[in-house]
Amino acid sequence: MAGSLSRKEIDGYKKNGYVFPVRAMSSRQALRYADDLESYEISSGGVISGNRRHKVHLLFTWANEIVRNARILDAVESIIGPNIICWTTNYFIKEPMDSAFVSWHQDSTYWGLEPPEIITAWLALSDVGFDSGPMKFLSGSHTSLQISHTDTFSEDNLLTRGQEIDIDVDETKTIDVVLKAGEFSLHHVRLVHGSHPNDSTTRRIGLAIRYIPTHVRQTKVRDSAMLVRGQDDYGHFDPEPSPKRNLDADAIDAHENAMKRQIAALYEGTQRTTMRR
Ligand SMILES: O=C(O)CCC(=O)C(=O)O
Repeated sequence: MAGSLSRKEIDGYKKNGYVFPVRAMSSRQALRYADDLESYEISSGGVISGNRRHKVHLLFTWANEIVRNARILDAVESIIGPNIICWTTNYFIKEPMDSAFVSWHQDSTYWGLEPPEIITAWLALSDVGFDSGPMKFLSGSHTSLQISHTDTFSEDNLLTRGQEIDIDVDETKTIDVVLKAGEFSLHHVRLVHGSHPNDSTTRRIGLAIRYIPTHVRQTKVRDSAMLVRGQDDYGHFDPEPSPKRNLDADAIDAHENAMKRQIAALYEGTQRTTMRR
């Protein structure tokens, strides 16, 4: 298969369910993207949150540029092939000394996507060290089937439902995903992972980009997504437009429309109509 990962990295992904670190861009470029985010936060009066923390590539030209980054797509292509759709993006931000965390979970739990061939590129837009609440991966756990989860809706949990996996995870068997700004990790949708609070004095910013091959289907709603490489011969998703300018009226409309569908899928069985945090 074409792409930029070596045979060893591809075999490592198949065996362990992840590969990292891979460099997407210079550290300086990553920090510029963090500045773009922070300029928006200053102009909007607070930390990016709610629906705006998700599918950001529909709202901001800089985020759209990131999901089309050739080095990220080349690595993703090595795993899922040349026809690539970006399903969503989510900022995972932890302020210095923040209590925010991510419980142990499998991404596949509420997404409704089948088959489970979804891959996440988690791009560090700040340095992510051992003390800044890096992701932790349970190696090889992606080969398990879907495991049941319990929704907690806990305030500090960054996941949509605060869902926690119904098994005990032995942390001595997990690996810390330490990254420099501009590097990314790739992980499988069934991989068990989570992260602790940020105990450092600097902000930890990650952008999770969810990619799928075009044959993957959404089983819960008529969904939308954006083709970012190759061609889509399946039409399982309505196409989403790239923003022409940051937050212009068309971009805001497209984002609202796409988020309604995503919320209907992720919060199925609840009364929620907006993202929690
Ligand atoms: O950023 C984190 O700590 C967790 C992110 C995560 O769970 C994901 O990208 O799937």
